[in-house]
Amino acid sequence: MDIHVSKSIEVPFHPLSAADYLPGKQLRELQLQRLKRIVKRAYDHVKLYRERMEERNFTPDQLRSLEDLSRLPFTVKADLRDTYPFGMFAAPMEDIVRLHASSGTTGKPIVVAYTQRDLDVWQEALVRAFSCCSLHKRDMIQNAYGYGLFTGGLGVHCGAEGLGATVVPISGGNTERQLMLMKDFNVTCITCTPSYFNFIIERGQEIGYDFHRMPLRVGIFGAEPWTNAMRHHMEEATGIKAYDIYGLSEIVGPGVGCECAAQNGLHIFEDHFYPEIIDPDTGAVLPDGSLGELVLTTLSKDAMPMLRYRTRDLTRLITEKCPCGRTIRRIERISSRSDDMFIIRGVNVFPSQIEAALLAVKGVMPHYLIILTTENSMDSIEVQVEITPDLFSDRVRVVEDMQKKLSASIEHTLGLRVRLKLVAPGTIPRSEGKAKRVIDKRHQ
Ligand code: DLL
Repeated sequence: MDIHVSKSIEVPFHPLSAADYLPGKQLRELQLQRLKRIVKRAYDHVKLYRERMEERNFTPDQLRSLEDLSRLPFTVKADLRDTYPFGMFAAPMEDIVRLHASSGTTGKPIVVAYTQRDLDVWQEALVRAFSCCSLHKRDMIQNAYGYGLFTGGLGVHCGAEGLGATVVPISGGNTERQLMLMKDFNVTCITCTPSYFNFIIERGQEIGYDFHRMPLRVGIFGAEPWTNAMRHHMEEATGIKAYDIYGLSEIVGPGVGCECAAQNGLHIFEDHFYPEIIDPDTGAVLPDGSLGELVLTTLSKDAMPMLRYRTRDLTRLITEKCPCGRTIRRIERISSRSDDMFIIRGVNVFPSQIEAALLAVKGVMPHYLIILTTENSMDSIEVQVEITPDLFSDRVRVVEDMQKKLSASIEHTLGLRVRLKLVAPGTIPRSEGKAKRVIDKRHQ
């Protein structure tokens, strides 16, 4: 029997989304009022903040406008590590109801804390994010972000419940089970990292699932950078609409910002998370529209206020009106982190540029790996990528042609020649969480 599944629906307005449409003046007043409270709380309860403010002869009562925020010092990841585990908490443990942690690149994790009120704010942000993605209480959300200390699983879970949707708390991994439940339960929304969804698509196609015939209509992907080229690949393969969601443990977890139907930038829920863009080298605040490092201040978080937290994520603030009507500002999708960048023969390279160049060529699969090595004391870069199984098993000429096309596409994007290796389908390790795209063997 031929089943026709309609993937578009009318979405009722969620009352919590009203905050997304506040007139500019009212929003600024609310932000200032919340900022004053949180800066005082940080000064009163966190030694590190008090000492830093004292060094600058700054007291919370000097904060009279949002512009005064730039007089406050930045907070960086190392501050959280240096005060491990609980040194940044501004609430007594008896008021803290949840801890999460994120593994840093070295040693100890960083620990983040929430009061019940903080969890309510987080849930509110996620309900607003899901509303941006056209979800409502009749949706069924399969949550394939990892549950545990990572904020993705429990964060999205509570957001889905707040919306009144039905949540399937499957966590990451066990891909065949994911596919079975997705089909049997008539799931309408999947949430996971974009790299994991690519794996789900691949496995599903191998064992004969037709995503176009399933009710799945929305995917909400984040926790790692991904490109528009990747979005097109996923939307085409499944018929869903793929939305970008942003967040980080230090601020709250997922739900700091999210795309709306316009899919052109992520709305920041800026009545709770105040954004600035700075020059990563000088720390100067840049005018709207400039590319720089995103700095975030939590306006409502009681357990662990973050003042001017340097995210290392590179983006710009978009102030133009969004066609969706929301008045809160947007950020451009995060292209990269400043610490993801590597320099090869004097050229600055971001993995996302390589992803875009590869996926611009038809027949390429979204599975790639960048390997950095040193040869004769020169840095060298190899890109390994998979192509579709039928192309791979085709004549040598076809494969050589493909190789040439891909090399040219990367050279055109980066202005740099790289060694390109087409590898057999299934060779590159698949990820069930955040993908590891770069292997740096230069200093081994
Ligand atoms: O990844 C929180 C999260 C979970 C966000 C689920 C979205 C969905 P962390 O593990 O602390 O928290 O990692 C935060 O991941 O600073 C960015 O570099 C990166 N990141 C998160 N979302 C995006 C995104 C979670 N949509 C770090 N695009 C951030 C690009 C992202 N990078």
